[in-house]
Amino acid sequence: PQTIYLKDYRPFGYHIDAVHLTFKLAPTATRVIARMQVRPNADYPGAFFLHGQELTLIWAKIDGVPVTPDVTAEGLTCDAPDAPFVWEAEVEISPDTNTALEGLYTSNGMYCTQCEAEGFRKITYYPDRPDVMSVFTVRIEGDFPVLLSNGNPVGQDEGWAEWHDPWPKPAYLFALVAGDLVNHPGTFTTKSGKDVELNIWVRPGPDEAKCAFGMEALKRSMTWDENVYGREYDLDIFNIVAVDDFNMGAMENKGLNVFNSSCVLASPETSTDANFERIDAIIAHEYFHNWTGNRITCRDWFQLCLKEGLTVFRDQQYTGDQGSHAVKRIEDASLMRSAQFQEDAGPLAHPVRPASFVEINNFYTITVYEKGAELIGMLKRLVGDAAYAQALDLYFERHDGDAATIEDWLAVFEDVTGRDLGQFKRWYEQAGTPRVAVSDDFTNGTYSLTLRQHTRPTPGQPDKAPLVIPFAVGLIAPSGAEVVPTQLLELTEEEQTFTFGGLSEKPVPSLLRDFSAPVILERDTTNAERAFLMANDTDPYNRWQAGDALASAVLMDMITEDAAPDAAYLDGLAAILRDDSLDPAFRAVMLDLPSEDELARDIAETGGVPDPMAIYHGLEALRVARAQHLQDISPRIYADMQVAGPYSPDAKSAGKRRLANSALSMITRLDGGVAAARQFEAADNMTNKISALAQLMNIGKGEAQSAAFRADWKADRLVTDKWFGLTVARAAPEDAVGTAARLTDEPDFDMGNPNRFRSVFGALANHHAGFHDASGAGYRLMGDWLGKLDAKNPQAAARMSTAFETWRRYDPDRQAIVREVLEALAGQDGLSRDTSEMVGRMLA
Ligand code: DPP
Ligand code: ZN
Repeated sequence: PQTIYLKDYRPFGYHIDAVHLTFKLAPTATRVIARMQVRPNADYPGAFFLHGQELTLIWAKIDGVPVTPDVTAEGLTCDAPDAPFVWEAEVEISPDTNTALEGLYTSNGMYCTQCEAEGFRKITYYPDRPDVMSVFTVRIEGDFPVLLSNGNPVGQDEGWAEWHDPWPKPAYLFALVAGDLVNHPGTFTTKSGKDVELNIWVRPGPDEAKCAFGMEALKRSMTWDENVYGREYDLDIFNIVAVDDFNMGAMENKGLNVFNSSCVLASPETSTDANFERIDAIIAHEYFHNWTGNRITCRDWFQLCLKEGLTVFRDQQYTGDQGSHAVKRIEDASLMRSAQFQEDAGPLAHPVRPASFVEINNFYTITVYEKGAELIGMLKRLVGDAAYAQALDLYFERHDGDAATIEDWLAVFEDVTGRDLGQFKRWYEQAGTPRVAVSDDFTNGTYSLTLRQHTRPTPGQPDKAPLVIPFAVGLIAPSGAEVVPTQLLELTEEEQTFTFGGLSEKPVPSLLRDFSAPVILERDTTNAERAFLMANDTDPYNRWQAGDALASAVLMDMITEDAAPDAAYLDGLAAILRDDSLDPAFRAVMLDLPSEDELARDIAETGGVPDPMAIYHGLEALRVARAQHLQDISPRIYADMQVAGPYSPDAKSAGKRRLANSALSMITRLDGGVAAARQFEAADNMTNKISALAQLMNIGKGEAQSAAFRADWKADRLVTDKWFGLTVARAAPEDAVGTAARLTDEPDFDMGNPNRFRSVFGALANHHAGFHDASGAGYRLMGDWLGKLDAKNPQAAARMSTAFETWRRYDPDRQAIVREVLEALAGQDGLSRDTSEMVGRMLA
């Protein structure tokens, strides 16, 4: 397979001024007729090459005259006039047998599409690249009550419909849906007074009762984008369709968002608070793409972070506005520090803007999305809120209708602020997480902090240059009083010293407040200082971070030295739990513990070899110790945090439930499951139901409840996914692999459905002690199923293969088995480009 490089970018040799598509739908023989107005690109003459994959060309014409193009597996090339012309072609495709879920496919009898990144080439011959933007008109012929495409409806009757999208767009934003669907309707009036028709489309049946929350979320998002970014919606209609078989979470096709049903359908009985929050965020995310992604798109796929980083940043702001900014920041930072830092430290590390790829689908990563969002946050911190707002206004004004680049993006900030962002740009180009080593000194009333930055080599990037690191700091006196409120230091050199004068005693530094930059802090500190910050820091993120670091340090001693849990940690937690002035959601996140995976990373980081079972037992021991130490508080918290009245997913109620369920998990460790069993019976919402079940399973109980849950929800795909996932996640380490294998024999296990596959194998990959079982059974089971899945759905298989990303952390015996599994995969006949790129990088 060929590697594609950013440096080789060249515009297409033609403009496509308009395209008209006709679809004659049929399960295995859909015909697609394309008619394109083509105009040579005088500035960049080139061959008339159209991408096309898995298409059967029926005929092609230029200006009405039949032509015989040169067809390969990747597309076609045709002699073309040196003047504007009309290209026409008819192809045949087979949606029913399209198991890759890319291009046009069927899912439960409905037709739908997924074109990002390069799926449109499986629909018709076309310059399938984001910098080719065109005005689309689409006619769909098919025997379905509902026929949808992008833009506004322009005509329909029995068996056909026509849609016109006035906004030029790249092919990856094309969408078509056809099926027996029903709508949950809504309306929205934009700030300039335009009425927009809103619809959420689902299959008739139980899903109809799960649309109300999504509709409200959509309206909230529309209002928010008007108020916060001044962005108004620009079509007469906005459609969302829920699809069961979908590789991604959702897709922002212009005017016709297609959603994985798990990311839009919600009801109190079937969805947890976390589901509700995630659905709200994803609906917002896809809606926000209308401006950051659709109106301004990407010049090429290397610029993916231009739309994704910015849109994630925007959805994070939105979610913070719905509830707690502090808790949202802690969650986002925590995800960065666990999953993104891991990617950045391993064989799959890549810059936020990669310089090359083999298969672009492999770059829809946490680095591009979440680290990409962190870069926006850093820019905002560096230039300030007002300049950020001005820069965004300029971005929308200057680039509306463009396929833009990171250079364009940075230029608006430079033009607004006069600041040179040349060094900042390295954040986009350099992979790996910078480490900032901190040392301090206190002399004659002056406190000084010396920061030294260093980034380790990553694949293909041995040498790293210093970055601009916005480093937020506050100082706290030993009494607990804050003596220097948050200041933003800018670290630009390899090493810099910052001083704070006029202090009467040596303060305790609160470093990297609000996670002001995605870096790893290196500092010699003590548990006493961590406990002090956990108790006294005014910055919620740092308070949480201190608690997390303290928990990690305590766990490390328990795992590697069989130590007893440090009372400083347990007392600190008790104080936080007792403090009723603190937001329940914040108290709940303070109770979260580092994951087994993070502990394994920390052990490897200090030169050790993680023993998965020792880590598992260490965490279990700490959970029991916590439950005992907090046994006077937990029942009181549990009682206080009960939410009366009908279920509502609002942030305040959700925060209380979260804290109540954290308390329940401690109670369950001591009462043998009595309270959890009671909650399971009484729960009128999925949050409390599944939490109770999980607590029971944690102590090896809950068999009857699990069976009842399974039976009750057999007909609900999304709840059944939860059951599959929980059953693996809560299996004892020695049973996890066997459990996963057994679940693949269940009649409703369907590897063709990405959600179902992930519910089993994603849970197995996250079951640290189970997946890394010394026998290697977890590795082998995963390898076997990835091989099978790859033949059907390369994108899903390649994504799940990241389960092996950390394999080099473990002992030689485990490594040998993983190597064998990965090599077998690499050698599999017909392995996809997707999976072979991933496996190749992990073996390199
Ligand atoms: N649908 C994916 C997202 O919204 C890719 N654009 O992030
Ligand atoms: Zn996105």
